[in-house]
Amino acid sequence: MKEYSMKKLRNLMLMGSSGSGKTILAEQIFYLSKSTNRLGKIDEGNTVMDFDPEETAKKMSLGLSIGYANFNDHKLNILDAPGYPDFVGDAIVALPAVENVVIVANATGGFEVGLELALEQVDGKKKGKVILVNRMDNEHADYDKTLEAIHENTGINPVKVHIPIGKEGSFEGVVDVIRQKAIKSGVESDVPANMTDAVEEARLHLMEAVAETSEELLNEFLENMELPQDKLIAGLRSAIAIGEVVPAFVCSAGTGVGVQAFMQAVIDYLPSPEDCANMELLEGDAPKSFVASANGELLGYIFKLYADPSMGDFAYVRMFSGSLKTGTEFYTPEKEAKDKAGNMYFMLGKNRHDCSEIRAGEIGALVKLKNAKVMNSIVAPNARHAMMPTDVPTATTWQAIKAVNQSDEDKIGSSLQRVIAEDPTIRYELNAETHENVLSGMGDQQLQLVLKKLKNRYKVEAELKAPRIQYKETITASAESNYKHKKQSGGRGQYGDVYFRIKPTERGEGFQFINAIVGGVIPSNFVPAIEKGLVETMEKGIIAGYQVVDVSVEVYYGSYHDVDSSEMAFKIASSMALKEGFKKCKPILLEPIHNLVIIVPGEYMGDVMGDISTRRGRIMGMEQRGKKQYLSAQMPVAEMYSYFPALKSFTQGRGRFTQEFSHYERVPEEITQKVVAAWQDNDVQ
Ligand SMILES: Nc1nc2c(ncn2[C@@H]2O[C@H](COP(=O)(O)OP(=O)(O)OP(=O)(O)O)[C@@H](O)[C@H]2O)c(=O)[nH]1
Ligand SMILES: [Mg+2]
Repeated sequence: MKEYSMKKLRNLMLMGSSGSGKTILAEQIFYLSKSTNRLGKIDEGNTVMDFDPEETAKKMSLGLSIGYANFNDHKLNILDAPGYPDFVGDAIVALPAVENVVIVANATGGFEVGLELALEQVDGKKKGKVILVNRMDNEHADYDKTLEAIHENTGINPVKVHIPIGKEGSFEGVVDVIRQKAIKSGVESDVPANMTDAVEEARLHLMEAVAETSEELLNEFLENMELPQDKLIAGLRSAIAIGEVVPAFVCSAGTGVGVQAFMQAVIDYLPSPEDCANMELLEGDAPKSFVASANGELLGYIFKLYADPSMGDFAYVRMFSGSLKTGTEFYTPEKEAKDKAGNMYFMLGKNRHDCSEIRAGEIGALVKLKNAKVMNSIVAPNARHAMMPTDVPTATTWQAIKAVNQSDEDKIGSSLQRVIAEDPTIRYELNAETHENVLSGMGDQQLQLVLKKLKNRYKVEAELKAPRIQYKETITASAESNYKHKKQSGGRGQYGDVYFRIKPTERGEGFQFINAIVGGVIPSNFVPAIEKGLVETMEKGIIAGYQVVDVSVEVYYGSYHDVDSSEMAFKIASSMALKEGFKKCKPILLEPIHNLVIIVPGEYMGDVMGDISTRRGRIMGMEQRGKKQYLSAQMPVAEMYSYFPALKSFTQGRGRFTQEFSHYERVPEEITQKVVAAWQDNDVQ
């Protein structure tokens, strides 16, 4: 395996809407660079990047894959991210691993949802952003229109570096406006006569855009209305590296036209790891500057886990600085743990190529790491800095998961942990109150895929259902109650007798127990049993099977029997006294309310606001950012669980939201009645 200096590497992540052609573009790049000797097809299920059986079945990418191409003495590392919005987490987590994000736009697609989502993820990031307009061979393909749609809908103004020669069926090559050459099938020739004006105009525009990023270049440009080619290229590379100029290219990944020219442009114009060597890390809470270099201090980042059923977990890693060799010990600050690099590989889809070193700037894979996981940093054993943490979006979809067969109940936990470790936007937790295992993530397709992986890889069949709402029970009035538990049916009897004052407390106070027994009317050794009876009953719920909260119970009187009283008898008496008293205290249900930030294009605001009020939601504020409205609202979880599909349907897929728990609030009367009735119907007590 050839070794490359940081200067000779280019790391690219392909993002964009589903179907824009990212996987086929990667396939062409591998083929044209002779990394592979045949061109795979999506329909034939034989591409390098979509190797997972679920991907070949669905004919789309479902997880991020990596590959590389050696081309003209350089190495391009390619990350192919899935475009379907449910799977956006992979790209978000992998963003820190690359200098360049290539946004693949469909030349016939207009401003597609996946394109919008991809642009949103890179918005404002100091990172190379490149627009590659693909499918130029398709009917109605239009380079200018596609770029305009991006400009119109975002703050990004792509600057053409390549322009197409011909379109649709006669799309046959591109012109590089910097070098002013036509490139067809990798062969250069003069710019066609009918394109010289367009090329000149694009070149002027490009020079202007680059000049605006540097005072020195601007002065030179204003003086001569021209920039020398070497300065233009160096300026362009620097401006791209910090995301200030977004260059545009065009190709047909399907036919291959323009792809080789794009690969050359990547080498000529896009930043290398060396161009992005100045990094900002975090040590404790403080930012820290770091300069990456080939022989410098160790720094790497794990951007993806792939759970191979037979080989174990592959951790895809980007090295920024220093060199990771087989046997290198390193520290993972996020886990506060040491680890050791064992076998390592360069990956081309699922194909592993052994190596013994992953150098600065490179991307490779490690196996059998003990502690380090996705989104973790790799640093020198004595270092304590880490990569800036990545913000993973909050869930928008929730489902309770359980094994179809009781016998798989034990197995499901460990298999599930491995499957979901691949996607950091999926979370899994046992809800202690509803006793359900709840999976949450970014969409239905994503959670369905979890089921498929469980079945195919681990032979565990599981099913999803809507999760129970975590209501709570409480009271709004005070009352007294007493209960005497007395049984004398042969042998030793049972006797416990308690008097309670039951009162509501402030919201959030939970449970308060007050022992006000005087004169030993109940011996003190039975008092813990009384409290236990209360706690257990409150856990189980009284009117609807949900945890009781914000109640104070004072035991102020009672009686006992020398022989028949026992802890058990007092526990039963206590539980019964609470149940009876609770019902006299005007009980109500509380429900969780979440804060939502709903992000939608302005034109959908009316629909979104109307819908929020039908969901018992409250609008708390709104803010316009660019073309988007950011709407703050509060919504009961009972409505939020089903909100995402609705939001998507009336915003043509363009609406999304983030959420977090806010507080508990009283459930309206008619809903309370329904919940109580449903519980009584199912009550098996
Ligand atoms: N005609 C034509 N078809 C293309 C082109 N690029 C991709 N396709 C086809 O479009 C379909 C989708 O291509 P993919 O490469 O799977 O698209 P993707 O962007 O990877 O999609 P996701 O993995 O879902 O994000 C496939 O059938 C490709 O063969 C192109 O340039 N021209
Ligand atoms: Mg794909």
